[in-house]
Amino acid sequence: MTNKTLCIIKPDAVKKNLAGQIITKITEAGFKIKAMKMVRLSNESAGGFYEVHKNRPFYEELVKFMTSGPCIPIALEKENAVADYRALIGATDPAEAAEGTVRKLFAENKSENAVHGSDSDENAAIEIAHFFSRKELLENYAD
Ligand code: IDP
Ligand code: MG
Repeated sequence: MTNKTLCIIKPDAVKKNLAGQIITKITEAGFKIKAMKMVRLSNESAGGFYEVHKNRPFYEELVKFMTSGPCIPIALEKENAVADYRALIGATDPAEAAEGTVRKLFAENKSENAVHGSDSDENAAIEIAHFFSRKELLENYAD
């Protein structure tokens, strides 16, 4: 699953009605949308997704935030998707994010930071499978 990455438009951005503007930034940067849905995550789903952070002090706050309202997972495709998408969204903390990045433009703070991005090809594959069934992916990835 190289050239793929997972974006999530997080609950803060969905609540602020920023989904359209964020998707426009992503598609203008050359990413293709391969699958997308709006979902309200359960504690189990959000907890599982962020399992790698379960010993970090912010884990509980993160799960609470990610379940606070609907979010929009989007499977994206582009050459060099993981690195290019992380460059597009900017640093985890919007205060440290470069000018013009999605987090600089739209994020509140280091916790409520508007979007998720995969950090490796391997994790992109795992994260895309977390949200999209085999059937959805086969249909959407057909061309
Ligand atoms: P990333 O989203 O830029 O990859 P990670 O370090 O993987 O950043 O952290 C995952 C998510 O956990 C962040 O996007 C953010 O929502 C939250 N988070 C990370 N560090 C902190 C923190 O120090 N305080 C509160 N929330 C944090
Ligand atoms: Mg991360």
